[in-house]
Amino acid sequence: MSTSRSSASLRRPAYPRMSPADADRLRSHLTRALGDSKVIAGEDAVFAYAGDESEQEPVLPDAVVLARDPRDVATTLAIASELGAPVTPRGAGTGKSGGCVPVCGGVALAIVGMSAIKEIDRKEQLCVVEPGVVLADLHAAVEAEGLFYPPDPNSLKLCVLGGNVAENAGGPRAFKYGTTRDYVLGLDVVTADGKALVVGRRTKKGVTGYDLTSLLVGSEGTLAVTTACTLRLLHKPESVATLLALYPDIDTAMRGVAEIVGGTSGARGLVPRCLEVMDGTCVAALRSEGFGVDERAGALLILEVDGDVATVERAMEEVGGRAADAGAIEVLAAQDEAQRARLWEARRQFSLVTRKLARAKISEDVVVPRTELTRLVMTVRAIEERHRVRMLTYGHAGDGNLHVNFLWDDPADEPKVELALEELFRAVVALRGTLTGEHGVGTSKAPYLALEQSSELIELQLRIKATFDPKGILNPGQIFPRRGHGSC
Ligand code: 2HG
Ligand code: ZN
Repeated sequence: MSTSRSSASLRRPAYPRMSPADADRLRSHLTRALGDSKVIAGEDAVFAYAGDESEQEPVLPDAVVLARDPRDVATTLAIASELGAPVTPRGAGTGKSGGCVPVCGGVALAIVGMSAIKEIDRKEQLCVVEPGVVLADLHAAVEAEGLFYPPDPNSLKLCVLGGNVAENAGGPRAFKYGTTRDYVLGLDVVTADGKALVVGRRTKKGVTGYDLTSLLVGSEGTLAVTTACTLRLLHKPESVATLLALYPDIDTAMRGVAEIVGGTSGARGLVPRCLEVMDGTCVAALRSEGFGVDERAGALLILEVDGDVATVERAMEEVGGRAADAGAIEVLAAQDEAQRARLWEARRQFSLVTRKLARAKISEDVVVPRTELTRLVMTVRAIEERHRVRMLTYGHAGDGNLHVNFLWDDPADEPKVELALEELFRAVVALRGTLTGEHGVGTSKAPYLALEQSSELIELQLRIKATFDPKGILNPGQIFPRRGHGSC
């Protein structure tokens, strides 16, 4: 908990850019060192590297570098460091917090061209991958070897490992298996001055020196640029089963969550690998997309268990039984792989489905202690009514991590959305929760950081940032409000 909190500023700062002459110099240095084929310039050409999947306004970089190997990354950073130019590393652009929006211009450093799976070691249960590997491709490759890489943000067919590492991506399976950080053994990185560095290890255990690997994971591209990731793997579970529990309303669904995790009855908590919730607005959105959800349902849980066949059978009984006892209308089990896939497809598409509901949406990813989930849902309802803002809630209930979405059509509604948003964040902190569980602070939540963290803690992190990146060129404007690139 913070010891001193200042009020968060709702205004997004104006970020200064390089002068046109400096931008020209930057482009010519980059082109000379890397060649024409790796450097893109011109407004139309760089637009694809300006934004992400959040509501943050895209900002055009002055140049895009298409890195093919770690040398390209090192060259780019050495030049940028010499010229004092901002560099925003960029994966697939699927982020939700503006984390790869180059708010100060400069270089957008695209790492998706480094996309080799360099090694899968079955005996050591690890793999080494470049940062541009698409997560779904990694899943397929390791599963073909009987291994398993659990992190699974819903954008897995698009997102890349470098982005996952930068944001410490989570997803539905995090309830049982944890997030990306739990699987990163080591990283090859390039620091802001263009030096290659290897952090971490290949071994299962290791406590040599500070745990810089953990610090770099989730640092949102502000400390170094990843060029390879050494990842821990598990054995692939023998069997998986998926359940759908339908409830009359969100409060009853939350009772289901509490029953399953052992919150109410005092019984031993169960740990299904996924425990996802959707409220009534989400269920209605699914129906309007053609998913035939029972008309009586005003909320639902998606539950998934894994293990050996006997364990899965027992877990289905136990989890399904508790879900039913909490007041479910019905608990259905996916009958085959095709049904499972359809259910998850509906869930994976959900972020895009909700985009269609209004002209604008903000999707938050607040986390509260699980025992406060019901209170969070009540708070969301109260905020929705008080500010007359359309909201919906879904997400990773097992982790207490809910995607509270704000939807609006009329730009004139923005001030009340901002008020509602700040109220949500204040309530989450008061419930001893945290602002972001998986999407990162980025630029979108930077103005609110001080709601959760003390000024002393923020200052300490800024000193760490300055140690890694003394000139403040790496991903300026992210995480910390109004700090970053020297000229910002
Ligand atoms: C998910 O869980 C993602 O589907 C995206 O974290 C959440 O965009 C969202 O609302
Ligand atoms: Zn999520």
